[in-house]
Amino acid sequence: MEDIQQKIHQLVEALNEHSRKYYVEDNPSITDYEYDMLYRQLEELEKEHPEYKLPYSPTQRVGDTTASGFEKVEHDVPMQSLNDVFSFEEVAAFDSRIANALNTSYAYVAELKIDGLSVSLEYENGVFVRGSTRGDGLIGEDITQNLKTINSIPMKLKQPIRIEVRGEVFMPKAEFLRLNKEREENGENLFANPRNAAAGSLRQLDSRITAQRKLDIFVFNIQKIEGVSLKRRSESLKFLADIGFKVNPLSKVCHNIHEAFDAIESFGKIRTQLSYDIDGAVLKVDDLKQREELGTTVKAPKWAAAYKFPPEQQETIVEDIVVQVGRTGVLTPAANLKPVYIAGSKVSRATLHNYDYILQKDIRVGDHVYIQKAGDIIPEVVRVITEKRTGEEKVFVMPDRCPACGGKVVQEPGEVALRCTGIECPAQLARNIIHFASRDAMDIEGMGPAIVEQLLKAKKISSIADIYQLQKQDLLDLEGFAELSSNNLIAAIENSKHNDLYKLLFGLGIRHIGLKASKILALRFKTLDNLAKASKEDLIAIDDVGETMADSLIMFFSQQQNQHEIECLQSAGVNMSLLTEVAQNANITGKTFVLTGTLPTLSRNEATAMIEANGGKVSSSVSKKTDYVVVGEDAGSKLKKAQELGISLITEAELRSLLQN
Ligand code: 1X8
Repeated sequence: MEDIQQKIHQLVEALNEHSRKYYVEDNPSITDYEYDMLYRQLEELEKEHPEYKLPYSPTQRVGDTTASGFEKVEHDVPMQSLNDVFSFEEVAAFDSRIANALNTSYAYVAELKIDGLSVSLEYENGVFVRGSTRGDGLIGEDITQNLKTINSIPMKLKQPIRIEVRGEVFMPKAEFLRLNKEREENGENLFANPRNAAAGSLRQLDSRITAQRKLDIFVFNIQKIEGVSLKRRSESLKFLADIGFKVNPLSKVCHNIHEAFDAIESFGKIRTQLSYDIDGAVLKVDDLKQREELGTTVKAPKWAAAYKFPPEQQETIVEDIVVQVGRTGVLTPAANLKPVYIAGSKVSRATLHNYDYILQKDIRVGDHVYIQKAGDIIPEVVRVITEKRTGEEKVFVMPDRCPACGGKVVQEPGEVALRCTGIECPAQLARNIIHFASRDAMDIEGMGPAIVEQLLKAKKISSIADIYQLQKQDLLDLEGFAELSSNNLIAAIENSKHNDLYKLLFGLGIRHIGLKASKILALRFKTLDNLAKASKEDLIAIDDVGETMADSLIMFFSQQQNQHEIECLQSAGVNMSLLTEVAQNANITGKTFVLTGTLPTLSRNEATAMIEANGGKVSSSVSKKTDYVVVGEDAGSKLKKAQELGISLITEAELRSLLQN
């Protein structure tokens, strides 16, 4: 029995040491195969004798636990943040403050600022007992199980000490690319950058998932230690490495600010070649006594500064400029680039935002350009390297037809965006159909965004009018549809054919034609055909219809694909005429009403509908043109204005009697 316990102990020690050589020192001492054999031996012994299982056994790394949440951890020593500086002037100002506060000479240590997540690791008798997130610096969360899956975090140190250290957990660039590729293939959301990926992985309740993400760590600080006294930062970094932690090798002791500048600059130069992301350099006073003298604020120590690098830029070539059509019909140009790596990911496309942007920067196909990631996420072109032009570059011209459907493209006054106006445009189809079926439009209950996407994906429809060709079987073919739900949706589609004209008009999604304008136009023109034939003069003659609306209507009805779509709707049996014959009520027709306060029985919508059905108009503000103000309870400023202007005030009862006349 003694033998087995001893054997287990030996195996654990040996495996931990091999693991440290492999993951911390990057200097394997045995082959993977040999490691696997020893590991399996240990696993079997532990299975037969669980009583001898050691808490720092490498078998304890593999996450096999699912937590229901994370316990809070109070940090004995606060995990402070650093003061950021963004220029060498600010670094120099930081140095002046240090020089003024200290009367003696001093040195700095310049280090990389790892772009990951700060964690605290606690060891007792050299054994890893607890790890936590930074949280707000005072209280974090216990993520011990997840941290154990990180192979470069030692389960046991080389000395049996009690120590708490701080480090930065990160995801290497290569692992980030691998993970995102895998997620893309599985149709999962992509992580924006390695930092987010690391955060998402550490936050897993199921540590098996964390274990599959190859996270890594650099330990950079001693938060608390017993029985060891250290005098300098440079000493503590060496000590941390000596007892088995993975410490970043690229730190430099700098004896003056010029050496510090050189160090920061050299970090900037090698930045893109590192296998992990950094977001700056950290400068810290080396001498720990001097640090005490300098002190700290609530937020950050006075003896340290974090210099933030400007976003990484890369040179590449614009191979082509292409135009994409968004779901709202906006045409967005994008540059296809010769692929380059930037801030941890491969970039082969950059947004060019809009045509003005291309003109301003004079970006041409074939140009050499610098690109960077805006907010380190979305790649964009910073500037053209005009010195490298050969004369072969081609000036790009925005198309006047939509690349997705051939529809006419318009630019509205005051807008930089170009928009496609085609109702059959495949890029906008989903959005158009969802709008068409929405409550204020054709009110097809059950035809929400998810169903529309499903129908499009299954190629059951490819235009708005196609929804009127849907058969019950088409729906039954989709996931989630049963007999009843299919019957209901078919019935809702059928019912929508008998909607009033204004609902159809609004449903067509003509730009600038909202629900209110649709009602006014329906009343005025009575049929869709009449409206389509109206001239610009006819349109702007109507109160509430301005030039923008008129232009939009003319453009819409002039397009062949839009005419075609309307014909399809008509042959499907969709009503295209005004149904509620407006009662020719002289009291109401042509009169403008304003509603104010709470009416005794009618809601605002009901009152509006009644007035409009009788040919009146409801306006939201009182002016000289207002004929009646309908006053309810708690009426406010509109009532006052009406009184000032001497406009007729009526009650709901009086409104009803006007309507009945
Ligand atoms: C944050 C970081 C520090 C270091 C490296 N990476 C970080 N993200 C370092 O000291 N080398 S220090 C630090 C902090 O104190 N907030």
